[in-house]
Amino acid sequence: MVDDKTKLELYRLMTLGRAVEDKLFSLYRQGRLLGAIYLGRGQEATEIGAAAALKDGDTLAPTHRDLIAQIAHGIDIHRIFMNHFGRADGPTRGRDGNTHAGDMSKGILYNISMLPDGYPVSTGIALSFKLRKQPQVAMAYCGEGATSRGDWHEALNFASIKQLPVVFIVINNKFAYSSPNETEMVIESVTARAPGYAMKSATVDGNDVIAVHEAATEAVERARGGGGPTLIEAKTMRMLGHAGHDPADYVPEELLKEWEEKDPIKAYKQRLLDESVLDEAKIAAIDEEHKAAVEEAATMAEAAPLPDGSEVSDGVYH
Ligand SMILES: Cc1ncc(C[n+]2csc(CCOP(=O)(O)OP(=O)(O)O)c2C)c(N)n1
Ligand SMILES: [Mg+2]
Repeated sequence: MVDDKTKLELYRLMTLGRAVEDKLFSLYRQGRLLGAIYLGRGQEATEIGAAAALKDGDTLAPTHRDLIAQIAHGIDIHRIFMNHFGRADGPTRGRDGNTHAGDMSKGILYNISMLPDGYPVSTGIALSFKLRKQPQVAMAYCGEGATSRGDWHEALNFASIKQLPVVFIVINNKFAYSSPNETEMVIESVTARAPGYAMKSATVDGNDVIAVHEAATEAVERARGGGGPTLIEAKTMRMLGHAGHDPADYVPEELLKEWEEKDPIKAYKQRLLDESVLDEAKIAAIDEEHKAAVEEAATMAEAAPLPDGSEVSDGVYH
């Protein structure tokens, strides 16, 4: 059971995530960002619902598309804007202009490749938690496209053999770049593979934040209690192109229309209104708060200095 306080917090995080991404998209379109953008519009329920099940000290391995999940695990949104503006005092000191930035002080790994390096790395982290008898959990995200790679399977196999405290989240958003599900796999659900690793699994509606949060909370608690790993597949839809440059002409319009109706924030807002957890005044106040926070972070980042050209190779392996 998710209590009202948590329900409200999930709403606050989902709407903050969308406000951050909307601002990034607008800045990108105006040519004011230095790199690419990979947005998770339409995936907010999964991004937030799963990561919000973690506690301080747990680790999160996001992919390129999981900025919002990072917000649920405590990243300061200034870091997101500083990195996208490529600023000297940002997380990658201007070496990267998009999503390869987390916050190790919060246990948020810097995403390397999303195909899916976070899986074996999180499995290793979980092994260290187990060996050190630390009651912490590692959570890794990836897309359904990444599940076709060998390292994904190796991670699941090893995590299961060692019964490690790791939770694997797969965001099935129907596309890997321009490849639809049916060209990626011959099964209906990624979780059909879980029995091959004798792993507990759940397939959930990725647009229902409560369903995702409940499944993730159960998995995190099981992992923390010594019950081993879990695979969770959240079925949702990528509502924008692969990256900011991609108009996604290959996605059928009817499909987008169908999923626009299932927008996770719209549906959740109505649910909380019906349950009297939210009212219109509170919704407006939250929107205002997000708008102010996002504007402040973006303005600050844009005004911050770029790195000095003479330092271009500092901190870079060469
Ligand atoms: C090792 C490697 N191969 C290919 C790429 C290019 N690439 C980046 S994301 C992506 C598709 C990922 O699809 P999916 O796992 O479904 O995640 P989504 O983008 O849908 O969130 C590809 C092919 C890469 N970054 N790294
Ligand atoms: Mg995908």
